Amino acid sequence: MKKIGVLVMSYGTPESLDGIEAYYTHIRHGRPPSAEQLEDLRSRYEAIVGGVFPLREHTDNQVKGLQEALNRLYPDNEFVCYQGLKHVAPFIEDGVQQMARDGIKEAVGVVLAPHFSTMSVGSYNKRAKETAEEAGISMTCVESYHLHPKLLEALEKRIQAALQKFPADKRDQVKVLFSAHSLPEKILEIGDPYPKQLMETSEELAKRCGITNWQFAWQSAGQTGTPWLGPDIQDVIRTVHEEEGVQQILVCPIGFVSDHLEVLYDIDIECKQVASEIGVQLERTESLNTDPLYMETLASVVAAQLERV
Ligand code: FEC
Repeated sequence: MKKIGVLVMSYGTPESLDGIEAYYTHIRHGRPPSAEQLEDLRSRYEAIVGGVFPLREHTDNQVKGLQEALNRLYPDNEFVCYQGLKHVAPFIEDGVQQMARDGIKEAVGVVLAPHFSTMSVGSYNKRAKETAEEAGISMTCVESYHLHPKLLEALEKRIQAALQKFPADKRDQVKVLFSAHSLPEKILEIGDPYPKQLMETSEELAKRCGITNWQFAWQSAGQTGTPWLGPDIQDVIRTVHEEEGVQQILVCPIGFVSDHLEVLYDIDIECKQVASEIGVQLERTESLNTDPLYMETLASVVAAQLERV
């Protein structure tokens, strides 16, 4: 039986309110935020954090859940999962170095984000592979799993469940907005697959759920002075209400797998605020977190990646 290390990579979140500045500085490639920017981010966290930063808890549980699913479903190998975060300790490099200390020689990397972009999954995988090479570990990384049947099944169930939150006589009038984190428009110049993969997930889910009234919208764009992919979800909420008379909106954030700031603040607080100002009922699909179907999706793509080597 071979021992396989699995590096489970995620965005990372501060450990406490005191850790926000260092985290934000890391996101900004080492440039500290202004006092105003820091206060803005701190107030967003204060609105969602009840003692524990939600993403930390969900990532910890996903790492445990994946290890359990891998060893149950693929018992020919022994899988040991390590955590590697993008912007806070344990960093991606820490996870790989821990594997090396534990004597791991063969490893697979997987990111807790289903869609590939050079700026997201591509950069996680690059850091993981570079550190693995230095540490003498043979590592291969999953690139995307945005059309995995179990992922689609899990999301379909969540859409069907969330539709029940609307009054029965209004359900056929609900507009579904699939959403994901925006990125700077410059990714289009290099033919980045991110927008296409997100559209593919949206189309497939709409087909499975029999939804014809849907649209894709970008969320959580940064303020960097350069254009980001649009349309922004808040503008879409207003536009579909004004131009199409939409009164019920279901947001399905397909680009995210956990409850965290971009879901709990950007959708649950900001988008709901916009909707309530114009009298629209806005609901959101529940996040996958440790949904067994999501854990099995990850286990299946890790096992398939190992086969490919
Ligand atoms: O709950 C939490 O503590 C963490 C929530 C969180 C997730 C997340 C996911 C993604 N991001 C992506 C791209 C960018 C780019 C920039 C950027 C900036 C921020 C800031 C915060 C933040 N992101 Fe994030 N992101 C999360 C949080 N993100 C906080 C800084 C302040 C702000 O803009 O609100 C711009 C900086 C840069 O150029 O690097 C770009 C993408 C994802 C989804 C894929 C993934 O999870 O990796 C893409 C969760």
